[in-house]
Amino acid sequence: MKYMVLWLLLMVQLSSAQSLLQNGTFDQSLDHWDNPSITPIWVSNDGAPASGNGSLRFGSTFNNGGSVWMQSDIMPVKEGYRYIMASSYKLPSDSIANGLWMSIYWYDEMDNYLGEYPWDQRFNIGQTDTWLDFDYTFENIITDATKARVVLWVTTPASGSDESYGLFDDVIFFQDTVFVTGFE
Ligand SMILES: [Ca+2]
Repeated sequence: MKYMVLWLLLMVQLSSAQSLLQNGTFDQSLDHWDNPSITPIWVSNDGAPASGNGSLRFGSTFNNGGSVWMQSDIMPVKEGYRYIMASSYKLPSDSIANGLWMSIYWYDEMDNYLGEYPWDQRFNIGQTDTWLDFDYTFENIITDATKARVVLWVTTPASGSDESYGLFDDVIFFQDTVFVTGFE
């Protein structure tokens, strides 16, 4: 009985952890993701193995060595906890993007932007036309950060007129059960 109670507690923790990010699977739409300056495409006939069809495509033909991004809704987080971010991604061979990556933006209770951490976590794009996985574990080290959002990035080469773009699916952002003490 005691074991059963502990197991149920674990399941509740896992299910609440998974709900941090709304719509990381893009099964029906791109709801809860936004960038006012670019228009993403919902890909109905492609996706990573875990959730299947339905993925996020975005990029740019304005290749200047910079990066374009898509951001999730802002989610509540807790100071001092460990977090895990992950994404499946695919770099099509006709894309000239030279980087796909993700980062986390942190905010205070009033939605004021506090900082970005971790930054520039590059995905391995050595293989094209294949769904691959990325994950990274880190701590909420930003003082007073009680909210956060996931930001997905596509980096463009310095020149060229073809489109730099990537596909993203099964984006995950959840709080680990580990509370980190004594970190600076
Ligand atoms: Ca999907």
